[in-house]
Amino acid sequence: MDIIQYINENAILLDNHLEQRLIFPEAPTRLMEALRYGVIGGGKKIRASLCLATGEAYGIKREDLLSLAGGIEMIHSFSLVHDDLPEMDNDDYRRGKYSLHKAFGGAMGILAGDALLVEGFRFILSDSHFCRLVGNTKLLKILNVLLDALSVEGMVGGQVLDIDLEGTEADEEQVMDIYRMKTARFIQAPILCGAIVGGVNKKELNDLERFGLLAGECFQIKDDLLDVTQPSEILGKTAGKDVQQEKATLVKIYGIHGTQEIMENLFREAEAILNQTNRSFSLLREIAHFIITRHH
Ligand code: GRG
Repeated sequence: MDIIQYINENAILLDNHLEQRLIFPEAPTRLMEALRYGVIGGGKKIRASLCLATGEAYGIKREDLLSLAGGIEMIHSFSLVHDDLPEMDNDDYRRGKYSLHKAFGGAMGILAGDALLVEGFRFILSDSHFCRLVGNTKLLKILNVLLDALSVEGMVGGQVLDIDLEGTEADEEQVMDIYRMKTARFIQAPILCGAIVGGVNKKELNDLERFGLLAGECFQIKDDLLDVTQPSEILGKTAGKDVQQEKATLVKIYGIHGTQEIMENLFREAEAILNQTNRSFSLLREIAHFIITRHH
């Protein structure tokens, strides 16, 4: 199957699953509207596909991973909602529509973001079929992987560096620290989660950790390249913001072509890791290729 078709099909499966399960009759109606606005019907849902594709390499059925993948997408959506707030990257558009705080107000931007984070974890843990399937030991490992990726040494720490290094002459190492912490760890995490469900061994887990970080770095590098090469209408968010906000990026240091070359080298390194494993990770390899060739 064509990889774009696979990713799009997963996004539809995910949206249906979220639609069915994100119903809390006792929660405030506006909060639920905002929460659903933040995660359903938008975004590539690439982290979900990474989780499902890795699971499939271990023979795990897609349907059995939908709550795990859905929870991951909710947590990712939380980070976008907060990233768009005026105190952070201050963006009025996301996924081709108003960002959540623009559509629902600033307080709801904070609170619906909070809700997506908390409910993302509950989405995983409240699927009793999934919890029975994986068992407590694997479940704890999965939670640990996700929390590590979001930690002060992961996404939240990376976001702080991203803000602190705005307007500075940050070097390549500092920029790569931002990329790894802010973005790559939460691209790596869904891969590891899918593998843990599948009963990954130590050696393969180590390979997937290295692959996941490289693919995640490629993801953020491509994001920065798209910011300077694509118009807002294609991106679904405001283009050219990195230059405007004087963000520390590889593009700022090496220009578009130099940055493209670095990304392609990292992709080749990632691909080489998968090629020397004993398992077929063809979907995962193709998603990584999609990451560096995508248009939005
Ligand atoms: C983790 C506690 C905690 C706080 C989060 C706001 C924040 C602190 C971090 C922001 C992290 C962030 C937004 C990183 C950028 C990652 C990135 C390139 C996102 C774009 O992802 P896509 O392209 O988006 O997958 P779609 O819309 O397709 O889902």
